Amino acid sequence: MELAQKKVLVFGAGISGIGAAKLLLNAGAEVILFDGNTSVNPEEVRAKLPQGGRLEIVLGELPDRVLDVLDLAVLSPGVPTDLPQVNAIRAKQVRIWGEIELANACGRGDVLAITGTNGKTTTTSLLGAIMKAWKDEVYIVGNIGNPYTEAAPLMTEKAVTVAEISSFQLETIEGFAPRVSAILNITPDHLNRHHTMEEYIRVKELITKNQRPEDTCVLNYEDDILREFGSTLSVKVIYFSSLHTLKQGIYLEDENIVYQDEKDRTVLCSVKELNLPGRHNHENVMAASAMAIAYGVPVEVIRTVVRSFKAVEHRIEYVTEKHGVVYYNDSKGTNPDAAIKGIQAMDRPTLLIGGGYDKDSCYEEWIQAFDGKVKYLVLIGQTREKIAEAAKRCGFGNIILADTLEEAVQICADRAVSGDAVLLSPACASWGMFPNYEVRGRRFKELVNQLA
Ligand code: UMA
Repeated sequence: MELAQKKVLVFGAGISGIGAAKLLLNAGAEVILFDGNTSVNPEEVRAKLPQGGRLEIVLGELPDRVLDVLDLAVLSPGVPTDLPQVNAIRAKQVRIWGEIELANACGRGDVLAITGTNGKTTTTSLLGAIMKAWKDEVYIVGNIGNPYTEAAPLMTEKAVTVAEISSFQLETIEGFAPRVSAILNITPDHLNRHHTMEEYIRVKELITKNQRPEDTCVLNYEDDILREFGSTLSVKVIYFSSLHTLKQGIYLEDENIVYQDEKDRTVLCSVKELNLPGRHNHENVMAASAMAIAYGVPVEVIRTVVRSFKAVEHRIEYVTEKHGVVYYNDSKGTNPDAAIKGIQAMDRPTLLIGGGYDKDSCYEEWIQAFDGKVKYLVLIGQTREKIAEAAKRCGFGNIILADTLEEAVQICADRAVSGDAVLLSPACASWGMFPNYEVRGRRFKELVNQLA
């Protein structure tokens, strides 16, 4: 779509909205940047954007006079697609793209895209590192925190874009077509946005919607939904498995990661050589490696990078040891399934900090995964009572409620003894207490480092 002279509504003035507005203004479009939050400071927003373009900032309500003139609306990922204002845009027959679709329409080169409930950020970072070791022009974008629209205008035909794509972002794609995609796993998350599990699965599977028969989709063989989904696809499928030896695919055999194609069997490395703990991380390594193999990266390059790659910030990240107590930051554990991985990775008695924003999750499975390891569950945020009730139903009673993260860290520090771990792995989003999980994780690390 030619963007020059088009009137485009950008919905949301967060980092995606700023990226989209910047791209559009530089392409000569007229931008109406809308945010429902009236406390957004228009001058601060304006200062982040190119000067001299045709820009209007609208806050609070979206007036009809705006809806009547639009050629395109670009939604930020956090904007629900069934919001009354979005329905009003749709009713005017205005084309609606997500920020990813806008970037896709303007970017060049190949895209390798990763989705899934958990493991996306680690897999994206690792695949990004592999691609950087092999190619000159690599962009790592998307839900990982780098808006795709910021990178798209810089791309040449040689570009390789490694994109972490959330379900929020997949909902509004149109022509987005990765050469290689991956769906790592699907477990309940964001049900307040997608309403049903069926819809959440449908949206995740959209990542393959525009792939061609010569493209590849990497899927988790251990996930029943994905194993079944793979059999319905007309693209090439590579499965990864941490529990089964596959006739073809990438799998764990004893402690080795093995890739088997039609004829050859290649041992990539031993999991003992990796700096990433836990079975879920071995799955992330297999997924990133399978994507790289599908894209033609030599095995030697993959092997070198996976052996030197370190854990991503906020994902079961070692913080420090104080008085024999080890502190881990798993602020990225924003749903019960991710938090299960967090507690499973602990090999000592653990004081666990949980709770936060309510995404309509159920917490029973997470509590059942404590497996006798959790000494105290210290709960914060909007969900603290809901989690406390779920814990009691599961027979877990060592619960302490705290009003702030500061208080929770102090409670853990006072009760932990040498040999214990303190783990922030909240099973909930940070919203309501923090702007995002990164700020929550950084604050946790600050508090831990300040402990006597
Ligand atoms: N807004 C409205 N009305 C709404 C919702 C939001 O006006 O109904 C406005 C808000 O007032 C705010 C702006 O939209 O000013 C925020 O937009 P946004 O929520 O899309 O956030 P961005 O800052 O643009 O960040 C988004 C992703 N955020 C979400 O999906 C909620 C970031 O993922 C992503 O890194 C970034 O784009 C770049 O692609 C964060 C996230 O929490 C990390 N993702 C979820 C997750 O990982 O579980 C999906």
